[in-house]
Amino acid sequence: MAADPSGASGRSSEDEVAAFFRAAPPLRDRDRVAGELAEFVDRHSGTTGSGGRGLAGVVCITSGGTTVPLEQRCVRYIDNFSSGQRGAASTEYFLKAGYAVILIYRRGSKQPYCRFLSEDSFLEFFELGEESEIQVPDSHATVVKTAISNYWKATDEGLLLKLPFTTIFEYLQLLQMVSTEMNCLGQHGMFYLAAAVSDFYVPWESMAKHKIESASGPLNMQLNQVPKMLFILRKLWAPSAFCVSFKLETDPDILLQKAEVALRKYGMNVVVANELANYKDVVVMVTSNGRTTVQRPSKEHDVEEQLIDLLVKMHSEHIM
Ligand code: PAZ
Repeated sequence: MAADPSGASGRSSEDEVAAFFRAAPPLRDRDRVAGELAEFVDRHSGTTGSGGRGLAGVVCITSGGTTVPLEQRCVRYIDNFSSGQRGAASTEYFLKAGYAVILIYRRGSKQPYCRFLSEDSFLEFFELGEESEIQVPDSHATVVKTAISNYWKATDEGLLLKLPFTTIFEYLQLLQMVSTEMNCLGQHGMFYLAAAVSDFYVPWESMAKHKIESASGPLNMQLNQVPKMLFILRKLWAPSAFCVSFKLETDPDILLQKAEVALRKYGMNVVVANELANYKDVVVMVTSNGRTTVQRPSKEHDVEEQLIDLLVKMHSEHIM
């Protein structure tokens, strides 16, 4: 496979992006997803801003890591680090701040209102009563009741639309669909791109169809570069929206510099820089006006609480 550099600017051309989508396996249930999405955006489009009924805006949150399949009938894949915790927590805080949320999330990742549940949550949070009925022990009752009531409030009021992905192909197709649909919201739309997205992939047409044989020795594989979609999102899909992207690095010496580059290169309103070693405790918001550090105040609070508070203020200034 030949490498597919996106040029010295790091921005992908529209042709590269179009070629990526042409070659990608089509999204399963595309028509159903498109219908749900159009209905959701249409229902909220008249309710944002001063002329609306008080909705602060519509935010698209992406969450979790994308996979890169190595085989079409996929047995092996490359994964990206992300539990979905940030996206799930942020969904809760945006809903609380009066936003409608479209959550593009990795299947199996942490979910809003139950992100605190352990892997054995069914076994720990429920027990059998004397007549084998399922009950919640008193020690967990408040937590379970709050989670259920918050979740159903958001869904009953039609404020949360969840769209799952696994692969990089699914993720980017969903992001394109959501962005172009949200374009009609203008400045009232926001993107909060916390998903960990693969930079490299195997194009579908050159991918092995069946499980790769191990009998023929070591595997040499060259991966193509995923076209940089942030620039296209900004330029074509939803140019008036307020855009927040994330930058994760393991080397603190290059983190802020890379965030500054992303801010300029992709025309983001904010780049949230975080370091793997402490990303749950501290993030730095990088904007064209400077940097703001956001610290988790205590173990009882999430860093997302203050982060979303600041972003909501910035978004409302962007609208005015
Ligand atoms: O999902 P999570 O809470 O475990 O992690 C969140 C995160 C570190 C993936 C996110 O804050 C982030 O930095 N996303 C962008 C990653 C990137 O630079 O590709």
